[in-house]
Amino acid sequence: MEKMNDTIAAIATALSDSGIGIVRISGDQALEIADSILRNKNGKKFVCSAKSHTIHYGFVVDGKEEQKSMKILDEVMVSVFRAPKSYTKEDVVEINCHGGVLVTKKVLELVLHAGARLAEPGEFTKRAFFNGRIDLAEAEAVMDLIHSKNELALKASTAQLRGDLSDKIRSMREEILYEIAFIESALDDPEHISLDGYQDRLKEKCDQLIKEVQRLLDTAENGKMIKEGISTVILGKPNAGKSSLLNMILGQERAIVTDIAGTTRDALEEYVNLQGIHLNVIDTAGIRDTEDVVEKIGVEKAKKYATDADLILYVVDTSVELDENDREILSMIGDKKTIFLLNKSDLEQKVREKDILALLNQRNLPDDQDGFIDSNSDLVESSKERLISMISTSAAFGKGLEELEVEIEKLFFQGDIKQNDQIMITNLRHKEELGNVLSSLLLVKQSLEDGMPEDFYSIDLMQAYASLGNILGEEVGDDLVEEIFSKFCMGK
Ligand SMILES: Nc1nc2c(ncn2[C@@H]2O[C@H](COP(=O)(O)OP(=O)(O)OP(=O)(O)O)[C@@H](O)[C@H]2O)c(=O)[nH]1
Ligand SMILES: [Mg+2]
Repeated sequence: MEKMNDTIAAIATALSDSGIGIVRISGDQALEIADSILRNKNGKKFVCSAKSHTIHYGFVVDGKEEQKSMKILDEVMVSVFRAPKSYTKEDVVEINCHGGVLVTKKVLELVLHAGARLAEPGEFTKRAFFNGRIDLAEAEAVMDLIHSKNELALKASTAQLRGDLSDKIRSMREEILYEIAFIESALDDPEHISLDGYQDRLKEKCDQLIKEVQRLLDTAENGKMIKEGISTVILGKPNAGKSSLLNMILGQERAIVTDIAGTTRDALEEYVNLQGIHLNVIDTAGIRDTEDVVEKIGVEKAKKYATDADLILYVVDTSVELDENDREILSMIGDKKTIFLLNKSDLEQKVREKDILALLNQRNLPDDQDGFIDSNSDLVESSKERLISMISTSAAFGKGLEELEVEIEKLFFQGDIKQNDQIMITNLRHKEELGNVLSSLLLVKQSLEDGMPEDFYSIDLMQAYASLGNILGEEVGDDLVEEIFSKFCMGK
């Protein structure tokens, strides 16, 4: 791939007044450009003669030396990293200015004026990739790390940046390459290399690789939710306590709560971190058949959100009997992961767990059968297996939050995800490529079962090898690389 050889610069810190603002320069001319605008306390240039990995006290100066019009713009610390031991593998200079927006921008202007080009978003990391310091999966991890919204996401991206995923992909690639090479050499030199019994060995190898790829793919659902948050929708009939629940989860009075049924009309979305798990929670209008035009739109919206949700929190008002609205809500839930919150547990209970299970089973029964069951029946047991969890809450009094957290963790993250050091697939691009790897390996197995000639195996093995390579960025096109890096921040 083409090497970029001009010198780039950008502000690497946030553009707001802060303690330090860093202007980063990278490229062949980085040292000279920095020297042209920096002086030490004796008025001398110092950057070109500085050793790598050193930091220096100095001043940013503006104006013409020969006309004695030089003005000191800022007092700075200057870090020097010489190629190839730098973030980009090029010469890098970082000027640590006092962090005012104006002064940092002025320093950047001087650097640009002295010959650097303004970097595109992510261009420093792109150079690190093109210059072979990191692979594409690691570069993507840099971006994920910056955007991490919770500790689990941070942990996953740190592991990916450390190369955990890349190492795994590389080792699978090596195993596949060995098989390709073996088949090719056997076909070239059948007298010395025999393929007798090879099919069995290859089948075993394929099974093992398929298992490994499948294991990675299995983490993708959790990975997506860790990265983007669990899309959570609060459903229930009017007055059940949905908005009170949202407020309890957030720990603040965010949504309006009144005893008037139909208080919430428009959906309200908030983000919350429960024990390191990121939830995007949507409070919705209570589900009921209504003639009110605005409320009707709200109810329709609630239904739409429920369809797209990863998790439904169904708030059941236990102080009133179950009714048609609850039946309607149950039909909206379908087979989605749902936590039933038996709310208003502080009041006299008109609804108990078994009543909800009965309604649920009624939903599953043909129309002409009575849905009544007792809590010992098989139906109850089968409902319980169907990922139904029920907890008792009193949203108005802040009761049940801990139980809710436990249930969410149980429902989504089998095993203790926080202790788990398993590699996580958090990136959709990686997931798609792994899907391609899986298809190719299944084709190899198919060819083996159909007794196809050996060169058939190597075609699909090559394909699997290439798809794994795409994850590392070894065979991807320039367009994709441009797209990935364009999502980066400035100065990274
Ligand atoms: N006693 C008791 N009252 C509750 C509880 N949760 C909510 N409430 C009360 O129930 C009424 C309705 O609460 P909201 O949170 O507004 O209910 P909602 O489901 O958002 O209602 P809509 O927005 O109208 O659909 C309010 O008066 C709350 O104070 C609870 O656990 N116990
Ligand atoms: Mg409400």
